Amino acid sequence: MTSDGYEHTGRVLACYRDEWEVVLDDGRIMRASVRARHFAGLSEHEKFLVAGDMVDVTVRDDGGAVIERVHPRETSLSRLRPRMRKEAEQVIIANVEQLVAVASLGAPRLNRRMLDRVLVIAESADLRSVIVFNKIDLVHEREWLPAAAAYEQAGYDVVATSAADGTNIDELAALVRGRFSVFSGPSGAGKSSLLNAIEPGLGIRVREVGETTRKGKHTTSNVTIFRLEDGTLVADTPGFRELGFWKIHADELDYLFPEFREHIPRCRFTTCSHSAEPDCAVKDAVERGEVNAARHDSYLRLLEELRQSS
Ligand SMILES: Nc1nc2c(ncn2[C@@H]2O[C@H](COP(=O)(O)OP(=O)(O)O)[C@@H](O)[C@H]2O)c(=O)[nH]1
Ligand SMILES: [Mg+2]
Ligand SMILES: [Zn+2]
Repeated sequence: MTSDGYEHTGRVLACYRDEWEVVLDDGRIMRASVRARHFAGLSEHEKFLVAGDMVDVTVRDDGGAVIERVHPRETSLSRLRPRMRKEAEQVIIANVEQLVAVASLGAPRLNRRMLDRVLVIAESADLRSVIVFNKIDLVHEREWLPAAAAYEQAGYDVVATSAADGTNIDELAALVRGRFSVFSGPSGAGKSSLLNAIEPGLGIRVREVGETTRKGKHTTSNVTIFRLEDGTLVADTPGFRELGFWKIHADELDYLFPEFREHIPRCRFTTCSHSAEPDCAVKDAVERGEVNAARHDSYLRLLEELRQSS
């Protein structure tokens, strides 16, 4: 207890221009202000609070809440801040355990390059990834089965869903429950629909929250965390059009493709980039069908991009 009230641990659920929505350790959801705009605990490039941050909050006797401190982040999912002259980091969300990469069949169409990009970003943040192919009610399974097999072969959990008719929503829910997850994927892929399908009550509650505390306010990043009935946290994100790499280097990209890892030590050159070198164990694995050719192709394109930007 402090002189002006009780101190709680809390988690930031959403950030607004000068207010933060926080869930306290006792389950209360409150609007809070901050004592200091910049926190000593955060380095220069991460001085802004983001959704997912753990904080210490003082609740005053008059009911107001003030964020006093931010805890060091255990994980942070970051991208290059778009449209900035100077390279800067944008932390999308802090402290998540898992990325749920939602790809859509039908409209918008499956974009494997974009999917591989977000998987690389998640790998570099040490997050586990689940891949969802949503809207399977719209297309024949020959449109997605080969891609699903490729990602399963790479070691990812893959679920093919329809938020529209409920197919495999239980399977997705089982992968989400108990792990703080962030849903990512293009706008219109069905992220919000899937979250509502996982917890039918959620849509109503989202709307209720929108009408009461979130009304007329725009979050600064549109990343919003929801709490499921069992306490699981899930973050919904808008479709990020740009996911520029932050602090990912060309020479570490191969390790961010998990299915390459077992082959890399057997390349003839320790500096092998798995592109044009002879006796490359990764390319051999592609030829044998042990590494998916489209994944290797994504790797080569991302490698080129990283080499050009450095
Ligand atoms: N046919 C079909 N439509 C879906 C499915 N999931 C979502 N949609 C529709 O796709 C549109 C975008 O969904 P939304 O959840 O807002 O996508 P978000 O932008 O990723 O959050 C809405 O019109 C949904 O009704 C699905 O599994 N099948
Ligand atoms: Mg949405
Ligand atoms: Zn190689």
